[in-house]
Amino acid sequence: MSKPPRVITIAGSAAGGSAGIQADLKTFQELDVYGMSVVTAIVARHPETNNNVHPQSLEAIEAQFATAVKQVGLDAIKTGMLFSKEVIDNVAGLIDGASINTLVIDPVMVGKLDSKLLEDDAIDSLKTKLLPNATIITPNMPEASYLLDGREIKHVADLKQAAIDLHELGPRYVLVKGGRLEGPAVDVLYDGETLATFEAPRIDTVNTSGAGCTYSAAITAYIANGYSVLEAVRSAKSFVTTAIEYGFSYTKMVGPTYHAAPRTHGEAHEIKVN
Ligand code: PXL
Repeated sequence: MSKPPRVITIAGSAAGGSAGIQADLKTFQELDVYGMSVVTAIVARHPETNNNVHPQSLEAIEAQFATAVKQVGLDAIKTGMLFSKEVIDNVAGLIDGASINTLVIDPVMVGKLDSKLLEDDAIDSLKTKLLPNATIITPNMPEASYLLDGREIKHVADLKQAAIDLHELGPRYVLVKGGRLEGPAVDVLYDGETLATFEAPRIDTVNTSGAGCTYSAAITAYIANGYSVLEAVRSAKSFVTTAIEYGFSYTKMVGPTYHAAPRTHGEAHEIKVN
């Protein structure tokens, strides 16, 4: 039997199951890669203290990574919520030591339910220690803006300029996601030479919690399965668009995308690439 590629997500645990580690592992499973995890923090609001972020110790982070490397080994790494400078510095060291070709960095900063997922003093470490080693980084519009010192990003032309400028930080590919644009959902990919745009229809729903995590997890899985970065982005965008289309909520709160929908509801979305 041929064995599936081994993929680890280093991210926060989203207790509600829509985002973070949970979204990543569900997506990995759907796309036939072997999923593993390093939990950097637990995101879960305590009903009395109101605390929402419960960071894990560096020891716990190192232990999880070492266990995955030893028991299984790694083919690709994805990072999500890292939360603090301390964790970023530590994780950057772990990643450097692992000598892996595929590193997908989702520079997670703020959750849909308004949790602060990255501390302010962590941004420099993110930019200098992690982003330069990435195969691809996947900022949304607010994250791209923050990484570019607060620049306004509103239109597709701004996404393109942001991708070009973020490429200067050293990643091989930059994908700036236009989830917050008006009109179709257009994302921009830049590899240092060529700009490509990916367009999907805008789906009228509020249930998009974890969409960004799901998208970058799918990119990671497709690259691990041998796709080129461009084909991985195209396929992952189709996957996440279907997951958004079949999103739902069990409560009055914003609900999850449905990670199983691309399998159970079949039709892939056509993504226009230009
Ligand atoms: O969707 C961003 C995100 C990432 N990671 C974790 C989260 C969230 C959003 O809530 O909880 C752990």
